[in-house]
This record gives sequence, structure tokens and C-alpha cells, in this order.
Amino acid sequence: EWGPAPESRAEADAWLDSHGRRFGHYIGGKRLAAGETFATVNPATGETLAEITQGTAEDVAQAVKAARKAHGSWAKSSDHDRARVLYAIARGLQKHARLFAVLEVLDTGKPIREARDIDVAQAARHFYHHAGHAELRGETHPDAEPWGVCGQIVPWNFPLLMLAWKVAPALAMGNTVVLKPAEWTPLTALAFAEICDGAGVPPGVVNIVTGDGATGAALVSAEIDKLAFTGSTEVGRLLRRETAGRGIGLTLELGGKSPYLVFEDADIDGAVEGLVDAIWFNGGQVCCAGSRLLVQEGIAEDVTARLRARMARIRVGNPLDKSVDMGALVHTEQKARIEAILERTTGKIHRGAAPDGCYLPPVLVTDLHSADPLMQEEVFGPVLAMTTFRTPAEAVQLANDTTYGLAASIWSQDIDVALDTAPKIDAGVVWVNGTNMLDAAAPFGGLKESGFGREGGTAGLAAYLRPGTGAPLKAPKVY
Ligand code: TXE
Repeated sequence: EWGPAPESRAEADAWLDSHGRRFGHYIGGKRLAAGETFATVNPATGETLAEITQGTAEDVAQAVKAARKAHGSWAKSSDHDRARVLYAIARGLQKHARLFAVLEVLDTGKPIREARDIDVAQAARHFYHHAGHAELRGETHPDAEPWGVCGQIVPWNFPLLMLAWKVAPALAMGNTVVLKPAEWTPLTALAFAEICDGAGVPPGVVNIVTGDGATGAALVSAEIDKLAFTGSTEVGRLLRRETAGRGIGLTLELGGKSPYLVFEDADIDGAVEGLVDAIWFNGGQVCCAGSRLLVQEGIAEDVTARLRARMARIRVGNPLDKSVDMGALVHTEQKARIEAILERTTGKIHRGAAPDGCYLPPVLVTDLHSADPLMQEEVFGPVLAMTTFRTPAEAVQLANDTTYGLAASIWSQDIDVALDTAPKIDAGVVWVNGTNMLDAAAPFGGLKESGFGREGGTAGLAAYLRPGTGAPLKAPKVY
């Protein structure tokens, strides 16, 4: 069904039209009338897709109140009942996979293949996974309680998937949520509200308030019990200060400058193919993108040559075209920001090909000094910065020469080299002969300036619970 022709946007357009292309917030199970609005734009075409309501502090307070009201009975509902709702959400996402995938493509510019196979598929997977955990909560966390009302703020690079990362564990553990999507990409969160209705989510358990950073700031200072944020390190730092001393739960998933180490005994073709995924997946707009390539000196020329040949075959263009590897950047502002960084670099720039418009080609920058901004700053675009190392010790030193610590990849055919290097790298996750391997069952999060706390796995569940303060839950029945 998802054949070779460009994916049709008819269903997505019909859905937008059915809302008059104007959206209000989703609060207490109701879609409110639109207030003052801003436009959300398709970066690939420049067209306005819809008008979105700019949430005020009053709107946020109303949503938090609805979430508070819903919390008592949701927290007390049986584990099985919450699991049933989460399974229904997962099935709803799968049933409407095409609508969600195309909406995501229109709003973000990412290629349809990724939206379909990763964003939507993984979002459903997160709800299935956490449905299982909801079912077992009484048994696995008998003494813990949900936090209560969770404020959740997500970025524009994986709008639906980041929503799933946050909403699924929160609901599974008995919390209610107020989620604010990013201002550039609010559409899938708004469509998700309809999945909640269809899945029997009680009114007020999930609330979506749209708006920009000011709306986010209002949510942070509202009467929430826990804050979960994914976004820039700059805002993350601010939020840590802002929430200190309030006794609320906090998880932050921030930026990165992840190293990608290729040792001279590595399978070079494998490592080059891995790089396509590490840095050009979603145009490099990925927090754990392998954006710093560190290659052992003896193979540097060979790696560069094969990488440049591979870059030339990356197809950049219309994100709805199923054969496209890299779509548009999320916004013209991002393109301008990235071009400015490239202008400042002293390195040698190698570019692939890209159409005019809000596109950038795959870019490789070589001959870099470790102090060059490209080796230090998060670009959040399709730009790979490369340098070389001589010894494994130097590789580790370079890998850790960053304020970030989100992820790392090590490529070597020698298990001793790989296992000796991995624990020396300061990163929340280290992949060996692979990259971007993420799963709902595995905890993800950063060290250093990359974040605080974990999402996914049992550590991610724990972040949505606090030690019990009231009467202990009934002990699980022993048969
Ligand atoms: O992030 P922001 P932006 C990095 C990446 C990117 C840069 C800027 O380098 O180029 O950050 O992106 C909301 N209080 N990452 O400007 O501003 C905002 O509305 C509360 C890495 O998009 O952090 C949005 O919903 N909320 C990253 C969300 O925070 C605030 C993903 C993220 O926006 C707020 C995205 C405030 N004061 C960008 N200000 C990753 N780790 O994946 C903004 N927001």
C-alpha cells in the first residue's frame, strides 16, 4: 500500500480541513475554540498548514486544574484498566499510522520513510511497552505513588515520538499530564488528542496546550508535581534553576555532541554506513547524533574517500517522496543558523547535493582543530565534524573533550578494544559497531550537560513515581 509514488497527503489535508485549519487546546477531554494564533508552516514548501493557539498562563492553569481533577480517580484506577487504555492508544496510533506519518512529514520536513518506520512505529511501541508495565505496577512498585500532574515539554525533532516517550510512562504509573508541543511542530500532538478520545482516556488525564517558550515557561511555573523536558541545554539549565527547591520531580533530556570512534581494524564500509544513520538520519536534527567523527590516523584517508562517495549518493529532496533519504530542515531559521556556523569554521568543507529551499546537503568538515566551534557546539543539522587520533588513549581523550555526554559509537573488530574503550567514555549510552539503537525497554539520558535522569526502561518508570507517603498499597496477592 505504501508504494513507490510520493505519499499522498490527501488524508492529512482532509484532517486539517475538518478542523478548519485552526486549533485550540485540548483540555479536560474537549477541544477548545482557538484563541490568539500563530501559523505552523511546512518547511519543504513554505505553505501555512494551520493556525495554532498561543497558550496563555490562564490556559495553562486551566489545563493543570483539569489534570489535577482527573488525577485522583486515574491514580486509583486498577492497573489493568490503565493498561487497557494504553493498549488502545497504541492500536489507535497504528490504525491511523498514515495520517500521523504524513502530518509529521508536513510539519517537520522529515522523510516519509523515517516518519512511517520510526516516529510512528516507535510511538506505538512505547505505548505497548508501557501498557505492560502499567499492568504490573502494583507488583513491581508496590510502595510507590505517582507524582500527580506532570508538565511535559517536547521539541520539534521527533514531535510524536517524544510525546510518546513522555506520556506513556506517565500514564502507566498513574499520573496525568499537560503536554506542550514545540511551536514549529504541534500537529501530531493535536491529532493525538483524538486518539486519546477514541481510546477511552478519561477527560483531563491528557491535556495538550500549544504555544511557544512563554507557554512552556507558564507550564513550568504552574502547580505541577513533576516536569519532563526535552530541548536545548540552555533552556534545560534555566529549568533546573527554576524548579530547584520546589520539591517537584524533574527529568531533562538536552543536547549532545556525540563522538563516533573508528579504529583502524574496523569494518570500514560498516562504519561508513553507520555514519549515514548517525548524522544524516532526520538531517542530523537528533540529540544523540554522532556529529564528531574520530578516525584512527592510518585509515583516515580511506574513510574520508568512502564517506564522500557515500554522501554523494544521499538523496535530498521532497520529504513525501519515498525514495528520499533526507528531507527539509525543520525551519528556515535552523538553516540560517547552521550556515552561519559553517561560515565560522576553519575546517575544509565537503558537501553533497541538495535542492534550493529549506534544504542542506550532507556536509563533512575535515582538517579541524579541537577548539573549532564545529568540534564543540551542537549543530543540530547534517554536519559531520571529523578529526583523527593515533592511540586508543587519545581517542578517549578526544571523545570526552566536550561539555556533553549523551551517546557514543565505537567501531572496531577487536572486542578487547571495544570493551576497553566503552566504559571510559562519559556518555549515557555507548554503542559498539552500531548507532542510534534506542528502545522503550532501555534507559536513555545524558551525563554532564546532556541531561538529568533517564527515560525508558525501569529507570524511566521510576522517574514517574515517588516513594509512597500515604497508606501502603495493598500487598500483591500471593496465589
Ligand atoms: O529548543 P528549545 P529550540 C537544541 C538544538 C537546537 C537548539 C534550539 O541545538 O538547535 O536546541 O532549539 C520550549 N521554558 N535542541 O529553540 O528552545 C519550546 O517551546 C519552558 C536539542 O527548539 O529548548 C519547545 O517546546 N519551555 C534537542 C521546547 O522548549 C521552553 C531538541 C524546546 O525548545 C522555554 C531540540 C522556557 N523558557 C533542540 N523556552 C534535543 N535534545 O533533542 C523554550 N521552551
